[in-house]
Amino acid sequence: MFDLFKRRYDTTPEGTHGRVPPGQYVTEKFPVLHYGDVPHYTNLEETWDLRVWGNIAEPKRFSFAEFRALPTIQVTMDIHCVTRWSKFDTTWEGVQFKEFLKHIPEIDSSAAFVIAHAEHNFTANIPLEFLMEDDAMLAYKYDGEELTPEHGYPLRLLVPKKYFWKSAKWLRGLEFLPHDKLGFWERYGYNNNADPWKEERYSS
Ligand SMILES: Nc1nc2c(c(=O)[nH]1)N[C@H]1C(S)=C(S)[C@@H](COP(=O)(O)O)O[C@H]1N2
Ligand SMILES: [Mo]
Repeated sequence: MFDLFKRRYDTTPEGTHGRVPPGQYVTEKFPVLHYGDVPHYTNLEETWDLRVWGNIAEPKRFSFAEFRALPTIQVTMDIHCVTRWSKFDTTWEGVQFKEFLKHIPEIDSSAAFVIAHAEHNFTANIPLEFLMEDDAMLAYKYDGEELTPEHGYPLRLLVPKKYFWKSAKWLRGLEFLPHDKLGFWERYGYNNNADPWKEERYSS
């Protein structure tokens, strides 16, 4: 028992087997962080959709039911927030980004970046190659349950290889672009590359 406990919460490099990026501490809590109000939805079929546009053959729109009919995967990842907390072994369910691409019109070969568009004009920019990783997904369940409003209900992006701010909550659109374009926190001074292992927190 004690040994198990120790293995989970001992955050020395030996205790975590190199799982804690530089400057991070491990928490068991799941803090809520965002700018603006939490959106609340009543009838998703009428008030919610997911739109895809930009560098693709033609724009596409998914209703809630259409999106929820897509095949799903489960991913267990460690969260690393730029405000220094890390949370281990969070389990999510949703549509793998790579899989999602099979259900939208063909993306142009020049597309290299994706802008995630969320409620209240929040945006996050991500290089397409990071979304092509096996663990990048459009998530709607956390720990086996529907996302809570605070954590992004009904849909959020998950980009496990980056600091958590790139994982846009309340996702409503994906825009494909040939060039990069800074998102909300990136314009605010966060480091555009956002690699927790390189401690790329802020832009200089
Ligand atoms: N739409 C939206 N998504 C967002 C943010 C935001 O301000 N708006 N903040 C980001 C930041 S800074 C963090 S750390 C994570 C926090 O996710 P959580 O509240 O589920 O822990 O959401 C990210 N996604
Ligand atoms: Mo954050």
